[in-house]
Amino acid sequence: MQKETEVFDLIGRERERQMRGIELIASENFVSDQVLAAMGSVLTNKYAEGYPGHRYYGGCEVVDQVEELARTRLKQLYGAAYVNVQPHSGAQANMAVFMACLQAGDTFLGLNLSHGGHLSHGSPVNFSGLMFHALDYSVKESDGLVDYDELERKARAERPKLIIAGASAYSREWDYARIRKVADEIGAIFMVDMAHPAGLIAAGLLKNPVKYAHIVTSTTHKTLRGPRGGIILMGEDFPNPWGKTTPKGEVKMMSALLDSAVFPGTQGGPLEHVIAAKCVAFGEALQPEFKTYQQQVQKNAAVMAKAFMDKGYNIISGGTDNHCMLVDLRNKYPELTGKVAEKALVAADITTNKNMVPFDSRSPFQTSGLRFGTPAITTRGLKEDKMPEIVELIDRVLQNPDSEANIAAVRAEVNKMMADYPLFAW
Ligand code: DSN
Repeated sequence: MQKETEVFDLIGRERERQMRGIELIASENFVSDQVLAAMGSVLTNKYAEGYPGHRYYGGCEVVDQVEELARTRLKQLYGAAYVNVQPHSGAQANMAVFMACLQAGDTFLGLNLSHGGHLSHGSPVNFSGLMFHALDYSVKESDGLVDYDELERKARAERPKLIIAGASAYSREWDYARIRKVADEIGAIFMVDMAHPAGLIAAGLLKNPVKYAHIVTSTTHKTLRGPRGGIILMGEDFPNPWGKTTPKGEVKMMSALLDSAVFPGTQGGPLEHVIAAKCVAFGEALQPEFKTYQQQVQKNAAVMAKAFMDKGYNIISGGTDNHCMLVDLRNKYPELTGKVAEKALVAADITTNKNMVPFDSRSPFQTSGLRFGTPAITTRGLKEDKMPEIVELIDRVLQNPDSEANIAAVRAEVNKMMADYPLFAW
């Protein structure tokens, strides 16, 4: 077999990129070497359609144990009674919930994408908005906080079958109890997508939605610091509210509907190598050091948000409770789009992403905002004393984003700073 060089050269280049830069994409992180090892293991060779003990292939006795261990650890991490560790991604986990809870055309309610929501919570270009009747709620222009009055008003008027909380760019804690109350009032299922703050929640630093929602979904690769993938959890199982029965006439439990919605409903063979890596990450998250790490993520984010505000930047909602923040550039640099700012920062080896801000006057391709998060730099070992320095570097780029000399000078400082924080053992 010909020795592959092209791909491994590219992987080497990506490794270099990750090492030399400041990674501030709020949804990214660096996994441990043992998570990487599990992902790159021989488990990728195994087909295992079905669930532990009930597979459509022979030879599953080892992967059964891996998947069972992953389920046990995940239940322990969030105090869940039911989990499914097979979804390939967060969007796949959400798709399975839609499949279990809704019929095509049914109405559901989620946070508007341009107010911090996620594609799979009802965007018109996503399956959720294409196949279902998506309604949205917003954040308030006055304070950037979720407009719970609007959510309740729409829920009572439109009686959606599913209400979704959770976001991709929202820096505040949620009032899950209030949403559950209105969901119960109208007979809706309440789902929380905790993908972004999952790690902070596992560490007990934010409210655990498993205690409030009927169903919780998440990714495993953001603050949770596992491999790319999705999960579904429930605090307690319950009979499906639509009276769906088995061929024997027994009422199906929601766990059975969710399991069948993942497989065979929306996926085929599970990625057992990724499930093994999830299992390693859940094990890491159960250790006391994980709480210390998450406390630092939160502290770094709070100090970074304050440093931005001290420089006159407008942070939506005036700060952060979690790992991320959304900066509205319009008051400080009215002519600067998120697109131009992102490109200039990336050229300086500071990676972030342009983001719509609530009530944005620009398109999703231009945007007026930037989203920043601290999970990756905290894994790297940076503490709160470095956050004002990072904000200073960002501001120097944004003051003069067209100057290559300015960008090159910042890049040199970024590379020097990050050389002090080794990333990979290999
Ligand atoms: N695309 C992810 C994020 O960056 O937040 C959400 O899935």
